[in-house]
Amino acid sequence: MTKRSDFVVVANRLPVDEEATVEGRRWRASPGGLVTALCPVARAHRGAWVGWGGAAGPAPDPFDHDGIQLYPVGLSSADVECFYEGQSNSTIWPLYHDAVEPPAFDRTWGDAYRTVNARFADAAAGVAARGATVWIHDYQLQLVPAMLRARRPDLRIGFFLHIPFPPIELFMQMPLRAEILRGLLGADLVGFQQKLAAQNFVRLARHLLGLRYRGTTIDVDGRGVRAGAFPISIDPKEMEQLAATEEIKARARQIRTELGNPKTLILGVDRLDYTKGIELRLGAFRELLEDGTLTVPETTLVQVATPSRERVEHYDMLRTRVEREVGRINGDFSRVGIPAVHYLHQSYSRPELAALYCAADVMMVTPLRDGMNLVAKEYIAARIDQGGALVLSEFAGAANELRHAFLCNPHDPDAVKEALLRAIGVGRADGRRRMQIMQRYLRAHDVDRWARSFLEILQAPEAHE
Ligand code: GDG
Repeated sequence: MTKRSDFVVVANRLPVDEEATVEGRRWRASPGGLVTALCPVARAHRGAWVGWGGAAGPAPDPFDHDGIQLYPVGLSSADVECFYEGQSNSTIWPLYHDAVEPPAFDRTWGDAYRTVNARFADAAAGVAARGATVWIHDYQLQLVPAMLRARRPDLRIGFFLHIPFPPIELFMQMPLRAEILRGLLGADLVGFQQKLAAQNFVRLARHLLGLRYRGTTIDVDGRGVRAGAFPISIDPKEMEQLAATEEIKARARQIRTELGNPKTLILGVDRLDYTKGIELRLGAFRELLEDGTLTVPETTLVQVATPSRERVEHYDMLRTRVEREVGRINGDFSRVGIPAVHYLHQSYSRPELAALYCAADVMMVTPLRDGMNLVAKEYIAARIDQGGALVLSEFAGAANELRHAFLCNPHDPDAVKEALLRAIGVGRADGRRRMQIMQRYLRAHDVDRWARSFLEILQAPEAHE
């Protein structure tokens, strides 16, 4: 029997991953920004979470996890192919990231997107108590706000988009464009990572549907829909505490020793995704080795590329290109036993990530476009020694906040090289000063504040004007 909840999170994925084992089904806590951000909020509200477990098949029964009621939604293999890999990750993801890879369009994917979104809306409608707050997340579920409002007009509905929201000209390419926009407008509050995204959204509502707006409140049939920027963050204490342990300090030293004690260790940590700018980073590194500005073994690049969306064609092609470039650099510049690039297509534990962050002299975060980028924030939080330097793309949402990083335009290879060299050459005092300023900022702008600020506005009486 379903116990209805006053606070419901709806996200594509549950905070746990389903694993098929010989003994049957097993659940494993799934790491990642969204889960770390929302679990404490859901727990504090004794809330419910509606999402997919990550394996194709019928939905398992609801269960309790760490004080949160989980309501799995089932996706068939065809849903995974058309809704998840197709419409979500081959159409919307590239389109919303400035079409840095051409989006693919397929009309059967649109049908699947609609059907699966309706399934999430049905599940949320069945779980939410009367007048409950429902917080829907991300680009896979943009139709859910309106679908849920149609089923349950008593609810207070918030939506947060974790990725960028594109300018009008790009959004207009989308075959489902009006439906998606109306879907989002079913919410009382639509949150974005950046002001620019919220402005794109409000302007689009006028352009596509002729809706009027004042400030960032859109008039939808007499109902006020607010749009706003709520830059997501991390819990800096997690990385600070890890970095303070003797184990992590020792492991960071060990990593450097194992790499042959380079003078400069450069690090990249990304999901293997074409938006993250891994290729351009490798290209900048190669050019600096070619002209002799950097040399091996004094300098080493470690690139962690976490496996991601491996069945989507663009990702498979990216992997081939990245691995070819790594091979080319290593072929030209490695020495016996001393590779120029250490390429790791693997997932790591949080402590190992923390040790890598602590070991790195320069962290390169160079996405072509990124909603926020939590890796940049985690690196800053981990540097309790105030060492290290961050090279950060202006096209990551984080660049609006981390102004003391070495900012660069990732589309300009010379700008990336210049920022990297400035970061490598930063003086100790200047480096410390930059780190301190950014750490102070992060402590005051943590993930709790992000969730609280969104929910306060969502639950304020004016939201139902
Ligand atoms: C989307 C938006 C936005 C990575 N490798 C491992 C691992 N990670 C963790 C990182 C970080 C998270 O995954 C990645 O977050 P990002 O923000 O960098 O990127 P996306 O996955 O693209 O996230 C993004 C975010 O949503 C939140 O709104 O910032 O713009 O694209 O926390 O540490 N974690 C572990 N092992 C790994 O190998 N344990």
